[in-house]
Amino acid sequence: LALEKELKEAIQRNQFTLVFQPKVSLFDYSTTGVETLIRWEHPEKGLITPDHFIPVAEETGQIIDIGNWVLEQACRQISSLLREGILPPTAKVAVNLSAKQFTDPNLVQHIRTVLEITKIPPQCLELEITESTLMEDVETAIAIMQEIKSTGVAIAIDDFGTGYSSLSYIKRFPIDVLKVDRSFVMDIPDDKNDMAITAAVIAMAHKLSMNVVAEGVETREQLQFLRQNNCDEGQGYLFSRPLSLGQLHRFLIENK
Ligand code: G
Ligand code: G
Ligand code: MN
Ligand code: NA
Repeated sequence: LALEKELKEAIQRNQFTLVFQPKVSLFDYSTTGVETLIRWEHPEKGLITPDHFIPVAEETGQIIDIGNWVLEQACRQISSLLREGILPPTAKVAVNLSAKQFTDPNLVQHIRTVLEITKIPPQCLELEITESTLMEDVETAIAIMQEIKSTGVAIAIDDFGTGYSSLSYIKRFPIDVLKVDRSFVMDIPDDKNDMAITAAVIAMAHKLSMNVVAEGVETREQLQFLRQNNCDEGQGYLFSRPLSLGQLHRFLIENK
């Protein structure tokens, strides 16, 4: 496979970079944290987004090396902003975990090692796991989540509403944050069904003591609706696009 070979070279030649998209409080618009997103700077093809290579890396198993690199680099890069006080100690850096990473038996040891070498407090790290990953094998997923939680790291359920989750399982998941998928936010305020679902999901998450983040917030109307329905945080182009570390530094200083 051509892409598999190119991915191998990409790892060896340091062609991956990270960008960080701010998440903001819908109460006071302060920055609550960032989501880490990987980018591939291909020498000929230019910038490649993750949906073009993460699924392949997942299939070939290369996602383990790539994912470990993302986790360590994200913590390293954010660690300096925390030390400088540019990011508050309450801020969280979120990292996406693929299905294969989530079930990797070395995951928790790797998390502990990264926390130790980058010196970021465990409560500053959050792992985003998609609803479909968690539903593959529910009992195993609960055990892994409990192990992750024992390190002090938080767990977010990503792309919520797009998989087929059973609500009887959701209540057993030790989840801190629920991320409402962009597909529900997108058509607010035109689609009344999406509005009803979003409002209900926010209320449900709050009753289960979860924090709610709305993804893909692009308009003032969406923001107003989310605030009216007590959504805790927002992420999307209305607030900021994903930023390089230098851009994030400036964003945080300007939004202080
Ligand atoms: O950044 P962008 O919107 O193009 O991301 C597309 C998808 O790729 C999203 O679903 C996002 O969760 C996923 N993604 C981005 N970075 C990472 C990463 O570091 N690891 C994994 N597993 N997925 C990622
Ligand atoms: O699946 P996940 O939630 O990890 O996906 C994050 C992806 O969503 C990132 O690739 C990011 O570039 C993209 N994204 C973030 N904010 C917006 C937005 O406001 N609109 C759109 N269309 N995409 C967004
Ligand atoms: Mn995500
Ligand atoms: Na998502």
